[in-house]
Amino acid sequence: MSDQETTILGEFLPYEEKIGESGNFIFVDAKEYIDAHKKTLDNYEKFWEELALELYWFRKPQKVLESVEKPYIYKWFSDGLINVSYLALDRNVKSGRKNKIAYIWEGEPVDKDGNPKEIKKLTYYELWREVNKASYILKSKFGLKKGDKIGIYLPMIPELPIFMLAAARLGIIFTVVFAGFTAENLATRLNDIKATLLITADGFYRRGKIIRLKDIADKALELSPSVKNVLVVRRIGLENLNMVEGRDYFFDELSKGVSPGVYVEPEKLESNETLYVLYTSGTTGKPKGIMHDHGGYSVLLHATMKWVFDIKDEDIHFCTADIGWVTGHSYIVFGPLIEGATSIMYEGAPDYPQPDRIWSIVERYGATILYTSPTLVRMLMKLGEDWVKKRDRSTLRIIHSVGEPINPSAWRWLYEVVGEKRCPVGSTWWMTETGGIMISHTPGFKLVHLKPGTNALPLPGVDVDVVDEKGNSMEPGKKGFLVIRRPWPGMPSWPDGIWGDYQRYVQVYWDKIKGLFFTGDWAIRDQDGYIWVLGRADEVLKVAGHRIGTYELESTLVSHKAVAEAAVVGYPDEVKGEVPVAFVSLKSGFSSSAELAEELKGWIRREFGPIAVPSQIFFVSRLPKTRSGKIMRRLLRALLEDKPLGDMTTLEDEAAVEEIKEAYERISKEIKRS
Ligand code: 6R9
Repeated sequence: MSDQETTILGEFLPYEEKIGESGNFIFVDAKEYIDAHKKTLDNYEKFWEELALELYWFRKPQKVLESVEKPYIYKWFSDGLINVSYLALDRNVKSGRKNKIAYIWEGEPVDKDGNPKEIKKLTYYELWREVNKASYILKSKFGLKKGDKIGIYLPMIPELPIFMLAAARLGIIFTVVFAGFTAENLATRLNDIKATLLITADGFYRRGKIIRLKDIADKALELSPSVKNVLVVRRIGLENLNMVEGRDYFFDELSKGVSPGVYVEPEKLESNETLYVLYTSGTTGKPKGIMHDHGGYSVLLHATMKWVFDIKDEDIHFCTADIGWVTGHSYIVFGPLIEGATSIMYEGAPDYPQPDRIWSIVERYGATILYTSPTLVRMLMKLGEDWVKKRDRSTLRIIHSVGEPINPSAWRWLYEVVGEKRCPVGSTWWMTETGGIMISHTPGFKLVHLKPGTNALPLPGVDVDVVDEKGNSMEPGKKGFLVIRRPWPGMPSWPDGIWGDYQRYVQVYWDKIKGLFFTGDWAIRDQDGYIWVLGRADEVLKVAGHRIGTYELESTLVSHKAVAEAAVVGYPDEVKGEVPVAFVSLKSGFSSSAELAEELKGWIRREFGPIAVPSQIFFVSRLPKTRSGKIMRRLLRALLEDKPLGDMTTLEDEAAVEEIKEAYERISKEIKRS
């Protein structure tokens, strides 16, 4: 039985008193939560309408949920007029938060004592000013207006949220492309959305190195004919940049001509107008441009900031994601700003210059909420507790993780070591498509008792289910597909759901199980109603006809004392169809050996069953992961099958090309040795 399953069948966490005492959180039984949740669904439209009316609308919506002529496309609050940039900035400036800090930004470089060289604090007023200036430049210098499209290829510097908000202010549709992406990936996205302007930077710092971003952008521009202009932010002050006369401009130079008091009126947008398009990879084909709107999306973020993060004026919110992914869009940029919160934004690598960087940031600014990923946790776990313990974390009151299932041992580490048993620790389930959190512990609503590794219960107003392929609900304890039964604010938005490809939107999400939103994840609902998302249904192995989730197997491996991280992929087998092969990295203090490999096989045999015993176990120093924490399974499969790297770079579109190549070469050497 795996680490995960033990917990599903096991007990609640026994000690929660400290959480109640220190955080003013009140625990409720799942039954009470489920009753309250049911009420939100009984009065479903009314429920979302009330939340929507907590936001500021230029014109209040009369309509809540509206179907249009295209099946599965819904309009939320369609006759309302709104602008998320106004909500995030002007509202706060006008309502007493003018000089409250919106962002604490920390650059990566450190001085000789290990202290950060650059810290910037931007108040709401300063941020509002910067955004007005940026909007002005977009409008007057580049002639951009509502409905135009731009690409933003920036690292984790304040100009990234500034330009997102500046575009939103004018109703310009933007797509942010993660700064670790290759030129090809950038070009694909710019071409799909037909961007006319690209905003980028000269470079940025990552693990002590300078990445020359503009050079990469230049390569993409050769492939992106729609882009007419490039706006370059000087992050580093790099020499020898290729600036094309009449095409490329420096932001600081254009800013010189702008009066400091410039004000750009925010567009009064219809609720369903597109805010952004964010590309995400599916199992096949080119990345899908998921569309999100101004109105519904803002309502979901407002609700989730309250329920999941229990956000208060005095909080210091620290989300360790990159803004290039949806987590950063929703929970570094729009969510916290809509609530008028103070957020921390960190430029660089979490283990630079030392593995205590994240904890030093928590200590330096007194972070109260930490939103992080299991991958980061497991990486830091491997390096030992001392890095955590030497830093003050007493300000933390809520911890959540996101991006992948969290194995109970990583959960326990967050709960016991990082949060000292004071903080509720959750695993918030959602995806690029949902716009915001859908399943989570809700310290700001009603907090159900904790179970290590669960996603807990669906949020109010969110109707999720675990079903078989016909859409029938599964019994508790039985694995099925995670689906969403009703539309929700923040869902892929009008008019197409997927930018320029309505058919694909229907096919990928609504046709698999007719009429239900298909998430692509496996999940189990336990006897208390808690949901456990097990991983992608498309990464499942079929060994001798038995279905085995790679995650379940990995979790079993990780529950062995020697294992830090594990990845399992399927390898073709003549008799059994496919067999699992495991890639394992070890905790410090353990070293690889044939004996250990046998021991791990025995462990799986015992803990999971003979069927799942890997045919081989390879010891690697690190698993190849995308920046958002997903294991690059295709890379591992290619390695096993001795296939060349080929066009892996386009398949694994969440990682930087150098990282993929490096991982491929490193692991191929490592597996040859073992
Ligand atoms: C926000 C984000 C979505 C996929 C999703 C699922 C996995 C995310 C999870 C989780 C288990 C959690 N996932 N959070 N699985 N527990 N708390 O990650 O969006 O990059 O689109 O990925 O991530 O498999 O389907 P995205």
